[in-house]
Amino acid sequence: MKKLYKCLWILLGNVQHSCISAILLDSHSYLHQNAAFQHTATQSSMYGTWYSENAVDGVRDSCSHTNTQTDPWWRVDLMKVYRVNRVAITNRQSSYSEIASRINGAVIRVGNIPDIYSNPICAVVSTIPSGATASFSCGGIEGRYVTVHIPGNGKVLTLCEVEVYGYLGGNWAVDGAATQSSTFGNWFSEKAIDGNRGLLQLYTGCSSTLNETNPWWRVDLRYIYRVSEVVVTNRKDCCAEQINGVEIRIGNSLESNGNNNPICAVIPAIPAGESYSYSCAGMDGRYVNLIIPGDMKMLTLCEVEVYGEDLSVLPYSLLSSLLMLFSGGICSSCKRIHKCDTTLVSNP
Ligand SMILES: [Ca+2]
Repeated sequence: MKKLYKCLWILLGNVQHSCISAILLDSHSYLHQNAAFQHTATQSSMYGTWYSENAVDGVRDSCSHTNTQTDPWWRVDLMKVYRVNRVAITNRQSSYSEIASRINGAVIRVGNIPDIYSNPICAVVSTIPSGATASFSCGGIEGRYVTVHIPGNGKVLTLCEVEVYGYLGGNWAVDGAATQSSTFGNWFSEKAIDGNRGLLQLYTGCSSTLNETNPWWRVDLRYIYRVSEVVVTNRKDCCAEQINGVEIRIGNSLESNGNNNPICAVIPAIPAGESYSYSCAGMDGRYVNLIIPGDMKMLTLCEVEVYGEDLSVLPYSLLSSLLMLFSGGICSSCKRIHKCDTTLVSNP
């Protein structure tokens, strides 16, 4: 998808790229795809030909079905680690309330362990009406497996569709490019995104600027992300207080080296060697800056991790609509598109 997006950019040129990006951001609700769709599903037993895959076939009236048994379960392997925002479950259609109510008490779990009972619980289903689809918020639990199970004897688990919505997990900063206002010795900027929190290699795993006025560090994530969380690891060897007052800024502008972008958080303090997480509540941006305002400051970072949603992932349907839109010349003037004045810097 990223490649398609890049092709579109090349085809349409930089001016129209800003239009596309604006549409991408505005059309965010379209960017959620069902991560479970057509992935491998298994269940504890099978009734007739009600295959486990029927719950991930994209059809809400084809269903999986276990036999009547103790603790029936069903599981889908998403193949990649996602931060799961919500799981939608479609119950079977039945005029018999005892059949529609079989789903009651089902436990939804999300996590990275294939075992049925080890992962964190996202939700417990109280009830879902016959043939209805209910959504359960998972609050961004990270995991590759989504499991549904019903504890108890003489239970039946029937699922007509299980949809999983979220975004790819993982730390995006490690794929970025780091830079900083100055470099102390060999404490290069990249050491804050080497995937190592710096505690194993105490004196070589961290970045540091010189002692200067307003020192800053920046990672270019290369694409625009909706940042949910930034995790900062402080140095362990000495002077932990140097990090006090660091501003975390996120945005798309490189004005003042990116240090004018909106603030996600100001770090009051981080104990030596600790990693603290800052919630950015979905700020959009390609650049993440850390800056300490003031004279005689030194910015040392042992790791900066950035978690969030990749906004460059674009479903084919929206992409084709965009192509039609642009081929029709509607975006020949950016002024005609809502929010087309979004400023983007294509390269630093
Ligand atoms: Ca189905």
